[in-house]
Amino acid sequence: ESAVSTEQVIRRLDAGQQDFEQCLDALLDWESVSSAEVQRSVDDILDAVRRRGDAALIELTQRFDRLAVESMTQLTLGAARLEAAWQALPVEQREALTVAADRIRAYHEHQKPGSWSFEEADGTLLGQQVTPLDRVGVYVPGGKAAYPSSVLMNVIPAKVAGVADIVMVVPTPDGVVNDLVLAAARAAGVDRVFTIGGAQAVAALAFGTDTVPAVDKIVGPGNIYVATAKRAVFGRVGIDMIAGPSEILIISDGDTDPDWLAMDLFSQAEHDEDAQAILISWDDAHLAAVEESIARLLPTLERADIVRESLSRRGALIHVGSEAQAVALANRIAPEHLELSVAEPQRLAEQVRHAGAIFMGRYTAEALGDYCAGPNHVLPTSGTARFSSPLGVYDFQKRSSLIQCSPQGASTLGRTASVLARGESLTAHARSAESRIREE
Ligand code: HSO
Ligand code: ZN
Repeated sequence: ESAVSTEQVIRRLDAGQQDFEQCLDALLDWESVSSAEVQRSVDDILDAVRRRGDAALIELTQRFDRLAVESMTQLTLGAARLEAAWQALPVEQREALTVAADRIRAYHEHQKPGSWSFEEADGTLLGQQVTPLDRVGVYVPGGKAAYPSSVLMNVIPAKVAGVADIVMVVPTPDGVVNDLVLAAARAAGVDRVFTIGGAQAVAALAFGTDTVPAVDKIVGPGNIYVATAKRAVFGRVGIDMIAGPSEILIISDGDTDPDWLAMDLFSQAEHDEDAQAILISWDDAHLAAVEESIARLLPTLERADIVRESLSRRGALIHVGSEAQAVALANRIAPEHLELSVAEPQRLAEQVRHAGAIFMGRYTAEALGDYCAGPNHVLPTSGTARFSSPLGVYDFQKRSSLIQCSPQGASTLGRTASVLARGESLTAHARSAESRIREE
């Protein structure tokens, strides 16, 4: 026996064990904690940018990104700079970005909800008109979590929705620009880029400065300062969901190669020490085999340290009594990503009620969804799949109700409205409605 196989990397749980409920609660417990200190500092930053605009942006960028600039032009990247980043990429990466962007676009085209209306018997017309937001801001983190794939996933649905002006912000600490991120921005169709980040970038997008235009909605992931700032400006502008650490939950029937499953668990665990990777099966020998694969493969990973930490903090291999119990557990966890690594995934998927995205069958590695399958990889985390959905075209559109009364409709509805208005003692409402009633 080698040393690695005896080392416990990931906990084993059994749904039948006495304290299973407590173990599960402890495992699922995760909440982003914004300290009073973070809150205060974000409030100060928002206030500075609101009052002093570009001057504050320049100061804060110098302070936080160690970037000394004289004017906002130095923090602005035009189309030519994006094009240069695109041209500088190796062909292979350009091709892969193009394939991914095309597939994401095609998928989201299917999502596009249209306007609709219907006519009532008396000629009254009712409906709904769908319109895109005018301007959207996309936040892209700098540093280790700067994912070009996330640029595609945030920008393309906005494009498909018909948003005319897409503004991207991305910090460039010490002046280091991520060319892959800029190339992705070009592939997705971003209109302009500012190299600012943190709460100050969120403030600029929410309030507008002389250089940075105020947007209608801010999307994209960020650190605790960015998340806190987004929460604070919500109401003045729209925001997307606040993303927690990545999660994967796999249900396996025991017939998938354990090495594949180990790697699928690693793929999300490598995002973050707080990421969550869980495997559920009713086949105990299979769980043991995956545990062996994990121990053997983990040392071969580039990000072994993060993965080990994530698996030991929040990972689990859970034995359940039946397939039905596995699905019930998945619904309770409401994971961001759910892999159904079983022979008949369709049958299981029909019973899934809460999951951000469902990956069906042994061949569907979650990682494919992260990059190029087509659906969005911005998904509800931390159990929020109970009430929310993947980022999509609908997040960049709004709806207006349409009402057009025929003369007859004005009469009939006028009578009903009049009664209700008088019941509320709102007599101007009543008389407005009554004025259009035609006596027969
Ligand atoms: N799995 C992440 C998205 C991502 N993966 C970006 C790789 N790059 C969302 O949970
Ligand atoms: Zn991922």
